[in-house]
Amino acid sequence: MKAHTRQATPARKAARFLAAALLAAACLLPGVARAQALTLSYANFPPAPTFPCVQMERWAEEVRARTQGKVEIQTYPGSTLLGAKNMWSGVIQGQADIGCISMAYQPGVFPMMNVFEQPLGFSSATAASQALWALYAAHKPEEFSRVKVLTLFASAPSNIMCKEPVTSLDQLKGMELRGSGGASQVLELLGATPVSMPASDTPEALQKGLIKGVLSSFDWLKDFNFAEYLKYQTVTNFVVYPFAVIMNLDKWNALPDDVKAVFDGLSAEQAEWTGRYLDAHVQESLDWSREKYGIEVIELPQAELDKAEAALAVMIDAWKKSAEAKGVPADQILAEVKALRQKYDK
Ligand code: DTR
Repeated sequence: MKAHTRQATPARKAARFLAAALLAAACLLPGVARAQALTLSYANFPPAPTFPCVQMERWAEEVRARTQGKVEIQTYPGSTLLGAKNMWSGVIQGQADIGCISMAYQPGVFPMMNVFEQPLGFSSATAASQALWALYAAHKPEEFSRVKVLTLFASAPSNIMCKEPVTSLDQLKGMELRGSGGASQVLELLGATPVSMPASDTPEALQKGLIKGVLSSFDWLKDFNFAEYLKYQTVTNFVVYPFAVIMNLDKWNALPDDVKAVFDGLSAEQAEWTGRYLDAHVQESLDWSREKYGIEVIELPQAELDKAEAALAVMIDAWKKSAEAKGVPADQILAEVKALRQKYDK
């Protein structure tokens, strides 16, 4: 027995070693899995309750679920990592892995895609977002070649939210209203004084009395609590604002293929999801504002809307000229966008 025990000792040692090793490995496994989870930062500029951030959280959730936890998205709403103005360069330089930009805040950078800042008559965020993604997917324009585009979406059509009731276009003459990109051109053409600034700077400008109101979508009434100060809503359904979610190219290139497939698989779906969310949220925001602050919604007479449409037509010609100067086949793009609007904007 003794001899047998003695002879068995190395084997037992080996068994004990193996058991200890297995136990250690078992204890370590979750840690290993966690260490292997890839964390990506995602920067956004407006406050967390606004729609660009709501869609960001939804996308992050979907990525977690569809990669079975392999990819973790760390979100930074409210300009905590990058602000509206440095989002584009910040993502290109890698200060954030992913970022959400409003194209209207980067004038001249997107000659093709800012066809969506023109008065094309989109009546919902859903249709505009679907059309935006479809146009991008068909052309993959050069202007986005320095980043990976993960998704695109558009705001809902813009309306005038004001301290005073605006019942005719004449009243806009000289009035300071906030709008960026296409929206600021709209204001200018209608005789107002546009004050350009990112959404995130607007509440302060309003409180300081620098502006009388804004040209934006009605989600702002609730999300920025503007219904408290801006009691009069004039329905104009002017331009939408196009957005892009972009990723640092090196970070994208380094992703495993299965993760790339998950991100690509989400692009069109996320565009539509965001549009639908926003359209429903605009309605909710209006209802909330009526109930809480008794806002007044003003419908302009058709003759006024026709007058506005005629005044804004020059914007499209101006876009065509500047796009063509940068090598964009403007007539063809415009025709495609109009066809996409008919397809999606039922
Ligand atoms: N109106 C555009 C886009 C926009 C609409 N809702 C939000 C919320 C947060 C940021 C931007 C937007 C704009 O003024 O930027």
